[in-house]
Amino acid sequence: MTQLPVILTIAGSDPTAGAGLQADIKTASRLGVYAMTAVTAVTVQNGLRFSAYNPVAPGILRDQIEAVAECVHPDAVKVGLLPSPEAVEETARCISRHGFKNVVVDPVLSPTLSDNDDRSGMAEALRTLLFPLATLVTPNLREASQLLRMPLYGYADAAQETAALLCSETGCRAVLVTGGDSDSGTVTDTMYESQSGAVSLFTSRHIDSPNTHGTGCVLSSAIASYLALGKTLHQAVAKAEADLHRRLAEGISLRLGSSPYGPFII
Ligand code: PXL
Repeated sequence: MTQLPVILTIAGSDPTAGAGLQADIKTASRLGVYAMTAVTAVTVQNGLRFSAYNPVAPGILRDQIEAVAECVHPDAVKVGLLPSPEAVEETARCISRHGFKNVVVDPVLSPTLSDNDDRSGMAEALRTLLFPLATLVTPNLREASQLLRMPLYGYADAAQETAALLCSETGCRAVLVTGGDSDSGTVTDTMYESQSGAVSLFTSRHIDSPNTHGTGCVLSSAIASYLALGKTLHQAVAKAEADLHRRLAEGISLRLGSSPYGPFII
């Protein structure tokens, strides 16, 4: 008998399947990992518009996670879009109750809220309830500034300092800040690991592709999948980063239907 490695993804649904739990399932499958899912919200969107956002009731979210936990102890967990502080609370409670390890949290704050919306309740719930249980948190620079409630622009080592601050303020074990641009046509993601104080930079050529929808989801679920396969955190991040950039480059000229820009494709 062979036990398959399993990840549980706790994430929203995207009908174009470029982001959210559909992207997570495809990513895990490609890497030889079985993905189970708990749906947090049903979005209505395509390459042109984001038109609706339907949260799943927190009790139903909990019941889905419990149903999975009754049969398997996932080797890793990926948490994506959570629609409310109550959903964060249920998710954190389930992770604690079952002692889930290898928890990768992608703190999705941007796609569903406009700049005027109040994110502070969500940021607070994520910081206090979920991050202390996380092996890795993967904000982009903008999310990192919202989570820390401070503007980031204007100082040079924003990514590194932000990652270290998030670790020390919330108790998460490591932070990977994505989307640090540099002048020379490269992008750098920065990881800080709190126990060792190690800083790792993952730099790649900037790829000017229209197909970037869902890259954050693919990155975090690939990291969770590599952890489920037994890699160390640094190995898992390095492999997921390399995969993502290779596939982004390969997918530049691919199109889906008539969409002017599209999901991260292959
Ligand atoms: O990429 C962030 C994200 C996560 N989850 C869902 C999304 C998106 C972005 O659109 O739709 C369901």
